[in-house]
Amino acid sequence: MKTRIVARALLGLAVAAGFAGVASAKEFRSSDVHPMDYPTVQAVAYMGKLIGERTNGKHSVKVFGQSALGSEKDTIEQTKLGALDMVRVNISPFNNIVPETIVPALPFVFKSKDHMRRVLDGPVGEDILKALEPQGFVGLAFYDSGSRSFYTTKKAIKTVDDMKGMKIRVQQSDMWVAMMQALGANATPLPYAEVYTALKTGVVDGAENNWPSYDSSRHYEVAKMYSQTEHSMAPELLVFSKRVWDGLAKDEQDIIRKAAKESVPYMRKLWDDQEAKSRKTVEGGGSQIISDIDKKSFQDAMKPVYAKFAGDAKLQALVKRIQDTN
Ligand code: GTR
Repeated sequence: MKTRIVARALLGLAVAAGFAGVASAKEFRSSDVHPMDYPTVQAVAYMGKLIGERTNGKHSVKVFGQSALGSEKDTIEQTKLGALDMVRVNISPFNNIVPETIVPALPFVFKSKDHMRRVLDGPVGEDILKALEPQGFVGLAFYDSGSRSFYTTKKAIKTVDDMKGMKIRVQQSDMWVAMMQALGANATPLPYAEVYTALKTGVVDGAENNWPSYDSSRHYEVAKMYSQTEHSMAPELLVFSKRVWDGLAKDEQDIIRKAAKESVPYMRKLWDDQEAKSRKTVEGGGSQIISDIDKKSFQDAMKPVYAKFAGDAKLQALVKRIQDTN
């Protein structure tokens, strides 16, 4: 008798929850290092809107921008522990955790923006997202991040020889440290939020990033020479905490996955507009754009990084699949 009452009460609760999911209603917290109007932040907010609509308001997403919850390295850790539900980061801070994430960050691995999009939208992208799972992350989507180029405070970069002895800020990834070493520069790994001051105070001579970050971080105010080396197209990554994920019902997981995928074309449109806008802003702000770059000298110098960081059979196969994608 007693068991039956309990069972009925539980059933009543499940029905009261309205939605088929077992977990209680939740506002998923997601972290980002960028300001609230940046395309990555906007895309995650859009995804949250879709989730809200499709769970009848049960679940939602709140994005914390501008490194409010910590650096990319720290927020990845928090997400693994389930203290944070989601995080949008660049793929590079995942390099030391999940070797497969090294591949799309490798120098000059993509032939163009379209090539990068085709690869990441296809089976290679799916395999890289899946590789995150054993480490405690559900890979939801890649977002665009354009091409990364060097910018410096004192001396413009045109060929690889100009890199000699320069102190360059990089993301927190051993592969990126090795990339700078291969160029003859000294790498200084730093969280994104510390780069502006490091450039301003001369702790580093330069950094590297895409147009929108160079603009929105205001790095262009302190490092005025932007050299279009376009050495990496390391994409952005959106992941969910596996710990939190496992507590969600299958239909809720499906809704989240689908909303994340649908936020990709939304993001790309914002991205393309932002790249053009940011370029104008930094030019208007007095940046000197150096476009006559000896790219081949960079490509040649960075080749050894492939053997060192993508030398095992598994990663080599991924590189080959990227190169074979039209
Ligand atoms: C940006 C990226 C950020 C962050 C930053 C950096 O392009 O969107 O997630 O990784 O670069 O250089 O730290």
